[in-house]
Amino acid sequence: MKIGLGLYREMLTPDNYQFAVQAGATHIVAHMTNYFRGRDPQISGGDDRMGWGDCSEDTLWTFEELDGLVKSVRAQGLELAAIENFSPRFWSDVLLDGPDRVRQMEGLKRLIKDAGRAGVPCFGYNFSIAGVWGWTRGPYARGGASSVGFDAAAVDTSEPIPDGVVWNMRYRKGVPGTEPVKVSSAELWERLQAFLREIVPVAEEAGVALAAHPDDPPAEELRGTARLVNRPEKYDRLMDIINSPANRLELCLGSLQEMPGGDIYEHVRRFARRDRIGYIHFRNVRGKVPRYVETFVDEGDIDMAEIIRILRDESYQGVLIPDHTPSMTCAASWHAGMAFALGYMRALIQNAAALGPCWSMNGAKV
Ligand SMILES: [Mn+2]
Repeated sequence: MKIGLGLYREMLTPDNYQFAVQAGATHIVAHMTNYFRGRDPQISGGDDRMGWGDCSEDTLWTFEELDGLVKSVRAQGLELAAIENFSPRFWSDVLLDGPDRVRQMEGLKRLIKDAGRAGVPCFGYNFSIAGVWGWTRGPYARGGASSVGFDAAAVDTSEPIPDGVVWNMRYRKGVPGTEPVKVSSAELWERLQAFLREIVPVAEEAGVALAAHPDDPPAEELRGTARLVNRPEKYDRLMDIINSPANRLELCLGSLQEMPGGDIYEHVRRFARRDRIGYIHFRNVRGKVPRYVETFVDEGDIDMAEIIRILRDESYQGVLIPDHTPSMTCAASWHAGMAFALGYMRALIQNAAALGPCWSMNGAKV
């Protein structure tokens, strides 16, 4: 098991790479979309329900950019584990099944080929129309630390998506009077299937894995559009579309735990056994849809030590990164939260390694 740190675009700096090394990380997961540029409160309600920003000026990342990123990470003694998320601008019509779909698919294929050439081993993606939307923010974590939550009763989950917005980002100017997007579950799965059937063979050839993030929040429907992976079993359905080492999961423990029903330990064991985990978002949460809050890694409903033991017993070799941790009250609230999570993860992994595999009463490895 390896520990990584996820960094947003404006945080991809030598100082933050050094911080990662100091906290015991060996890998970086990089976001290249700037979610904070041109944040537009008009996109939706306000606070955390407003859009992630404006990506309408984004142009497909070049080989030189990808190559430069890999080299700058390596220059600090780290490895790039993955790039997380395409800019919605690159694949809006793949998600929406729009007229520019064919051209955008060609762009994504070029991007994957260039990523392979530059030494990017994995691309995380979130096949979602509404994207990450509907959070509230509050002092939900220990000691009143600021974190996010979801309460279906507190937000109008049927609020339509404005024209020109997908994945909670503006990818083009809106056209007034356009009917809001509506997408059924069957349509969304058809689109995902078409996407994977085209892109996975290219990824396989390029030596790049695609890794799917589940829905955050994993509601049944959001803003008139179906959600895709909002039950653990739907991850199996996604993997079954193409049985390829390039068709993987960006396994978000928090999102899995937020889903109704099921035993997260069984699910994680099964996914690890299928050997299709791209990398892991290691975060904790209290509650499930329709109401939950994000917590510090050691105070939520998931027994994180048990997750690490399962991953050890299933010989998981991949990367784990902390995922949006609560902000701690100090001058470096983001860094403090991440340092706390990284230290906790390192301790769990070292402890699990020292204890060796678990054995059940009848002597079978469990
Ligand atoms: Mn996540």
